[in-house]
Amino acid sequence: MTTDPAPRVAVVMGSISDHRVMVDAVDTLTELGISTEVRVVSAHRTPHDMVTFGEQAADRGIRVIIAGAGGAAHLPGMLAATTRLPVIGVPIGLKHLDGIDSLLSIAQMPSGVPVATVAIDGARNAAHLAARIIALTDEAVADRVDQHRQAIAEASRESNTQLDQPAPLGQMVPPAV
Ligand code: C2R
Repeated sequence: MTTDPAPRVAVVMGSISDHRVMVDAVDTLTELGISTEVRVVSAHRTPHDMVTFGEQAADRGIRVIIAGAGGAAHLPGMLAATTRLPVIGVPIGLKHLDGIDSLLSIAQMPSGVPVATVAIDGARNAAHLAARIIALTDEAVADRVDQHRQAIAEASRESNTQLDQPAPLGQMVPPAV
């Protein structure tokens, strides 16, 4: 469901290989009715494109940037240096070091240049955080965020039925969020 005419959240990633993780952010924003643009842009490989992207984003109507990057993950921080928009960083877990390297690269920003960092591969929560920021000034999005909060609360309560009639160990199903 997409109801916005122009994208208000940009989901960017350092490589197309990050798409397997970042697609969760795109799907979640779509479910919440927030139109999204999706781009590959890299501080390392396309630095000039990245600066242009960051500098123009606010004037194009973007309100939040979600940036996913793995390894030496400079993209979220470098974007935060080029724009006043809130930037949410998603550390991507790669084969070596399991994403700890990107988590620390994204979280350890110098004072005055903030990046809100979610968990390794936490693209879905990045989208929920972006939605909450958009919801500050958009009642329709606020309603959808509240509906989602209710849905996960109900799913959590509902999972108690599994304890009332326990399935064999290891076959209990966590609530879908
Ligand atoms: P390839 O799979 O294309 O070799 O990329 C990407 O986010 C990806 O996870 C491997 C990893 O390199 C990361 N990358 C960055 C940046 N650009 C690409 N961390 C950046 O600018 O920070």
